[in-house]
Amino acid sequence: MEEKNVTYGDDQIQVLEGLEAVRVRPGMYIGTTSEKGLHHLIYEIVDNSIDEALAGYCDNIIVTLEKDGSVSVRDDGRGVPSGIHPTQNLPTLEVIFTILHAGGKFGGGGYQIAGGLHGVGASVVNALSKRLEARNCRDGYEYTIAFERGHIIEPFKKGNATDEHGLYVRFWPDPEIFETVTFNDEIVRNRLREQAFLNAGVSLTLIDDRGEEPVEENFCYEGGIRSFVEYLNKKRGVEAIHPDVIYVSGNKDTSVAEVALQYNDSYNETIISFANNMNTIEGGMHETGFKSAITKVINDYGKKAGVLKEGDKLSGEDVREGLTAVISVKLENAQFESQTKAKLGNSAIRTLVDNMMTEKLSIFFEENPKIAKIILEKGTAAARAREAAKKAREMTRRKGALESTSLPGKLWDCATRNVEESELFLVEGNSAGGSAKLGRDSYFQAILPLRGKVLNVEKSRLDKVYTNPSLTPIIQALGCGIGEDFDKSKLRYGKLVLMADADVDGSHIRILLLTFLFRHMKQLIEDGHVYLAQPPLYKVWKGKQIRYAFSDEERDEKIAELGTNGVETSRYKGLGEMNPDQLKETTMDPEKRVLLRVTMEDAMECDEIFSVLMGDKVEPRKEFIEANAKFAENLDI
Ligand code: 1YM
Repeated sequence: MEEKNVTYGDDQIQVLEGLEAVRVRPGMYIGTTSEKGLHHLIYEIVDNSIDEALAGYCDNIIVTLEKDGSVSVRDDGRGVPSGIHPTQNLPTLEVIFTILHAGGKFGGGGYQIAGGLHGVGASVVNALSKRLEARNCRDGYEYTIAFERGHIIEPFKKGNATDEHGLYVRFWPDPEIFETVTFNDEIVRNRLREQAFLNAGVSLTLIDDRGEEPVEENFCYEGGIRSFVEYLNKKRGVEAIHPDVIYVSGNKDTSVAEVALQYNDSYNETIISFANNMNTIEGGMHETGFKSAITKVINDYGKKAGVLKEGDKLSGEDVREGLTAVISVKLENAQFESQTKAKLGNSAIRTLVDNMMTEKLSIFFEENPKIAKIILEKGTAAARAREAAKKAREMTRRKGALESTSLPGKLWDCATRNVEESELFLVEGNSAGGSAKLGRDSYFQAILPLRGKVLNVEKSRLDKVYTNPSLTPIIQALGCGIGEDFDKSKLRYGKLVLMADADVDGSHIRILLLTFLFRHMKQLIEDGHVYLAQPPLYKVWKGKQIRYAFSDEERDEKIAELGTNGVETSRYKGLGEMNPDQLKETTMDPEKRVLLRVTMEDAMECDEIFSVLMGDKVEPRKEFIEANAKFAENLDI
C-alpha cells in the first residue's frame, strides 16, 4: 500500500469536516460528555464485535482497561475487509474510522443488531479520542492504522504475515472533550455482563490492568436471558417459587423476540427490557405486549382451571407481583421515543410479543399445570391484598371526609394552586421541618416534615403501604394516588423535593423514599418531577463574609477566596443546624440552590440496592457490602 499524500483532496476534507462536527457537538453523537458518555465509547467498539459474533464469526471479545488510561478491544472475528473500499476509494479500515455512519454496514445485507448509537460507531470514537490505533488481521496479514483526534498519523499499512484473524482497537479518550477520562471498572463490568446475557454463548472478558495485578473476569452464558433472570433473582436475594425459568421466543418478518420469566417469593416486579441490546428503561411496545399477554393468559387459565369465578379478574399488577422477567427484541429500524430515547415505539413489536407470549405461555401452562397453579395462587393472593388495600384506602378517605380535609395535619401548604410552579419539600426531621417552614416562600413552597424512618416498602404489600403512618401523609399531600389508582392529573405539586441530611440516616431515608416512589409512583420519576435537595456541607466565614461549600474541594476554594488569616470553617452535621435564612439561601431559594433531578437510572439503582440490602437473604447482602464497602458504610443498614 502506498503512503497517502498529505495534501488533502475534497474527499478527505469532507471526512475531516465530518469528524470535526463530532468534536464540536459531541453530545449530539454520544448524548453527553460526562462519565456516561465516556463509557459509551467502549460500548460503540464492543457493539461492532458483538455484531460480528451475531453474524456467526466471532466467539471471544476482550476488553482491557490499560495502565495508561486507554482501552483496548479485541475480537476474533473475520477482521475488516482488507482492501480498498469500493465507493470511498480508501482502505476500508480507514473508512470505518473516518466516515460517519460507516457502521451502518455499507457492505450491504443484514442489519446492525447491537444497539450502540445506531451505528455511528467507530468514527465517533475516533473523533473523540486523542489517539486511536487499529490492528486488523485478515487474509493472512496484519494491517495497521493510527489517528490523533481523527487525523491520520500513521497511514494504513500492510504488515507481517499472520494466521490470526479479527480486529484490535485501542483508544485514548480525549480529555479536551470529556469531563473525566477515568473509566469505572464497575460500569464496564456491568455492561459486559449484560451483553453476555443478551447474546447467548458470546464470551466477553474484562481485564482491568490498571492496578498492581491485572484483574480478569469472563462473562459467557449459554442460557442467555434465562441466566439473566436467575442472576437478577440471586442478586436481589429472592427465592424462586417454581423450578425453572420459563422461556419463550418467536419471530415475524425480520424481527425476533424472546422472553424469560420466573416468579419469586417477593412482592415486587422486576421487568427489564431491551431493543437491539439497548436497555429500554422506559419500556415501550415490547413491554406493553408482554404485560397484556401475561394478564390475559393467566386470567384465561384461571377461568379454565375453575380457580377464578366468572367476574373475578386478576389485574396486571396482581399477575406481576413477584415476577422477574427479561424481554429482548431485535428489529430493523428501531424507533426510540421519549426524551431519553429509552422507550421503544415500533407497534408491530407489541403484536409480535403479545401473540408469541399468548400462544406459548398458554401451551406451557397446559403442559405444566403444577407451575401454572403456583403462579395462579400468587396472583390471587395479590388480588386479595389489593382488595384489602382498597378497603383500607376507603377507610382513610372516609376518615378524611369527616375531618373536613384530606390533607395531612403536618403539611404546611403553599398558597398557589398552580401545579407547575408549586413545590413540595419532604424534610427529614421536625426541627429541620421548622427551619424549612420559616425559610420557604409560602406562595409556592409547601413543607411536609417526616418523622423517623419511612416504611420499607420492599417487604410490604400495598395494603400496608396505604395505611402506613410514615407514607400516608406523603400520598395524601401529593394527591395523585399510588399503584393502579395513580392519576397524574391530580398531582398537587410540580416538584417533589427530598431534603435529608448529608449523613448516614439521611441517605437511608433518601433510598427508602426513592424506592417507595419507584415502586408506587414511577411516573413521577419518569416525568422528571422528583428532585434531591443539596444542602451544603460547610460554612466558611471571615467576619461578615459567608460562603457555603458542597464538597471538601469547594471548601478549600472558598477558604482561599476569603484569605486564610482568620477564616473559620464549620461542618453542618444536619439540616437542623441551619437557621431558616441559611436553609433558604443555600437549599431552597430557586435563585441560589442546586437541585438534582432524579432519573429512572438513579431510581432503579436504589431499587436494586434496596432489594439486596433489605431482602431476606444474607448472602447477597454480604456480597454487596463487601463489594461496596465504602458505599455500604454510608448507608449504615
Ligand atoms: C474491536 C471492534 O469492529 N470487528 C469487526 C468489524 C467488522 C467486521 C468484522 C466485518 C463486517 C463485515 C464483513 C460485514 C466491520 N466491517 C465493516 C465493513 N471490532 C470490530 N469485525 N467482514 C467483516 O458486515 O459485511 C464495518 S464493521 F464495513 F467493512 F464491512
